[in-house]
Amino acid sequence: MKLLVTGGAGFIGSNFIRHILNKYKTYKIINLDKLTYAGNLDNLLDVASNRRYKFVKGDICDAKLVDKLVPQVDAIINFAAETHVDRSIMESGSFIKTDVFGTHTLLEAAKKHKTARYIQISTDEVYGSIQKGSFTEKSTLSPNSPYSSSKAGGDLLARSYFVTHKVPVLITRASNNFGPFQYPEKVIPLFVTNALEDKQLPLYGDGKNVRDWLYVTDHCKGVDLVLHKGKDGEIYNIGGGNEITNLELTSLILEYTGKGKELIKRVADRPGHDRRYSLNCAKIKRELGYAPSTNFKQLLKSTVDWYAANLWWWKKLKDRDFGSYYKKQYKI
Ligand code: NAD
Ligand code: TDX
Repeated sequence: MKLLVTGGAGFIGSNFIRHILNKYKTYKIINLDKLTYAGNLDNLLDVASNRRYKFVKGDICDAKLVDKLVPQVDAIINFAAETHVDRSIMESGSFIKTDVFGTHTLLEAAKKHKTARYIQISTDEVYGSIQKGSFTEKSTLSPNSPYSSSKAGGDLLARSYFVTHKVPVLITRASNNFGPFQYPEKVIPLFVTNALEDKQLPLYGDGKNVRDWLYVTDHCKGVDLVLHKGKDGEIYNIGGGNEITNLELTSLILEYTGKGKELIKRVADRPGHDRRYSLNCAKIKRELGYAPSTNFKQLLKSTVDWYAANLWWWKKLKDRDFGSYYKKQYKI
């Protein structure tokens, strides 16, 4: 198979490219990535010279470029997106452009060139927040942030191209990922790297918001299953089965970095902050045989150890952004 992976220089996309090249020894990948602040070729140093891998710098909104690449592949896996909720609260235009219009550009090309498979990487955030129970694939979409609304827009557009144009679309909705190469603005790498630098950990609100943590390679395995065994037109939730509050997560990070609770700094809550995400993953388990890892604490500890061992990777990113993003976000 030849795959077009978009957003492959980001956190999950780069882990996915590594997973596919290692597992399928004849597969070829084109990675189309705009290299925004979140795109980083350091994430792929180990595959850069692989003859089955090619990097193309470009925008998924660029119809001419997309139209040139899509006929060369059997499947498109669209990871490209603006992804950070807090940034979408500060500025949302780029989210609409990439997450909605960019998705539209890819779908148009898939329609025109009759691409055999199109996977839209969506998110659990499109369902909104849930106090009790878990969302199934049939739950109503009720996104609460500009980020999740733009992702819901892309998700629904993709679905409509299946219904109207018979584009073989499959949609995945995953929970919060963690692991190596995650940009240090998301809570786990931000808190781990801040703790390692003896900086404060800005915990929003009462710290009781709940997230379901999914190890990134488990997400990649789920997408791999959907790519190879999923049914056209279907949606698959991919969860980790590890629901904890942000406060519990912060305590584990402090334990694994050997730092004390005095580093926790309570800050104002995120506007529109979703209280709890929770996915019912019975469908992907039953239909495709998906099962996530069961050793969350071990995986979190190994993630902490990865950031501790790879300062070269994250230090320059934080130094670069400290003057702009972090200053605006945390008023420091
Ligand atoms: P990320 O922010 O780390 O990476 C996004 C990548 O997309 C970057 O490499 C960036 O350069 C690229 N990109 C952005 N705009 C682009 C454009 N217009 N054209 C081409 N490339 C562009 O994101 P991530 O955490 O790896 O998330 C990947 C996907 O998974 C996203 O679609 C996201 O919504 C979804 N998702 C993420 C999570 C999570 O917890 N991180 C959970 C569920 C779903
Ligand atoms: O500084 C912080 N302090 C804090 O308390 C940050 C950055 C976050 N938080 C809280 C907010 C959330 O309850 O931690 C939780 C996780 O926050 P993020 O890492 O920003 O993730 P979240 O908002 O849950 O969204 C993520 O999961 C789904 C990804 O960013 C999305 O791309 C994905 O779709």
